[in-house]
Amino acid sequence: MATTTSLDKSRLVAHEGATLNAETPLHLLEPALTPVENFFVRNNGVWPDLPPGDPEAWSLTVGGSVAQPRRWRLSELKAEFEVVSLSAVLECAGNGRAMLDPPVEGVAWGLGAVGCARFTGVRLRDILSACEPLPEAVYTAHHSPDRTAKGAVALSRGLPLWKAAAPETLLAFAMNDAPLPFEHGGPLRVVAPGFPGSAWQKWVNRIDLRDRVHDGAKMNGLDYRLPEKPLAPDDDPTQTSFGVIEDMPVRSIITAPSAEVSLRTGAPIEVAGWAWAGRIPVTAVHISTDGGRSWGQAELASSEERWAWRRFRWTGVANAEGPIEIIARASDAVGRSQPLSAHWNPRGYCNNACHRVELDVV
Ligand SMILES: Nc1nc2c(c(=O)[nH]1)N[C@H]1C(S)=C(S)[C@@H](COP(=O)(O)O)O[C@H]1N2
Ligand SMILES: [Mo]
Repeated sequence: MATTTSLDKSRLVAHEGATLNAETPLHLLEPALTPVENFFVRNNGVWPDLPPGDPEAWSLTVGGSVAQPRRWRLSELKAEFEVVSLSAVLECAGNGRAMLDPPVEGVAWGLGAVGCARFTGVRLRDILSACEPLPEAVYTAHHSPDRTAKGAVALSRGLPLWKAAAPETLLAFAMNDAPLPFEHGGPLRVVAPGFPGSAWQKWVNRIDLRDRVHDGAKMNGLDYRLPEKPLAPDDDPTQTSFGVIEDMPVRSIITAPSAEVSLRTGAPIEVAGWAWAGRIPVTAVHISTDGGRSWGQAELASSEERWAWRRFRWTGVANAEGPIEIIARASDAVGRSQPLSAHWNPRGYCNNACHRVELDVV
């Protein structure tokens, strides 16, 4: 029997799946830190059976290409290693998939498969060094008890050693300063800022170091991988090589105004939202209210938190009556900007096309 869940996710928009897959309506993404109740949920299998209410009945085992295999209870992890906190964006690689044309298979996410939260845990690199990695180790393999409805491993992802050893990569046991909820991988999950959500393994109870790229469930074929060169919908994907997604592209979302609002002629249009990126930081956001013909630079708040999203604001004027379309376009430090329309790929990953909101001026 699956563990019962306790968070009220009723404000989210649910998609199909063997268990909860639900995204956040964009107006609920207004706060800098997304409350856990409003945080999107993605499950590749059904809820695992975990001992409810007793995190100490659970343990983490580390082995594989290490000289010292080890096992810890949660309290032992907290006692042995430095506990750190950081705010980070968690975004599903399939966020924005529903906007692909032609449509592709997979959960039809709009733009709400993303949130920003404060995660507290221990650094993965500290745990790995305690186990003394062997020189051959190049990749981690993460294991969890969740299974598909047919009983297969739901997801077993890993990280290249450079990312596993990066200071921002955590095994987290708290989210927004409360114990990590079961729905989000409690008692312990991977936090891999900048990497796609699929790399943020939930309910992790075993980590093996490997001498090659991990090949667990959802690491092969078209899963969470992108073609190395652009593919057209009619192209045969088996004729192209695919690479594991290791970085999320620059993106922004408009959280206000929402499409339900109508503006009066001459009134200010106050646009606000969030911008973020993966390894290469976001540097600017531009706004258009004329379908992309002209752009104004938004004010972009600085953030002491490298992996959190950043607020942008821009104010214009609703000049003429009729429908207007607000477009937000973020750019990163190497000059990449969000495309105006989606770049198609077979599974619809990393669609960072500009967010557009249509309003009426009356
Ligand atoms: N064990 C396990 N971890 C998992 C998954 C899963 O199905 N099983 N889904 C992954 C995917 S695809 C995403 S986008 C994130 C979503 O995290 P959330 O449900 O906390 O929002 O969890 C990741 N970790
Ligand atoms: Mo995902």
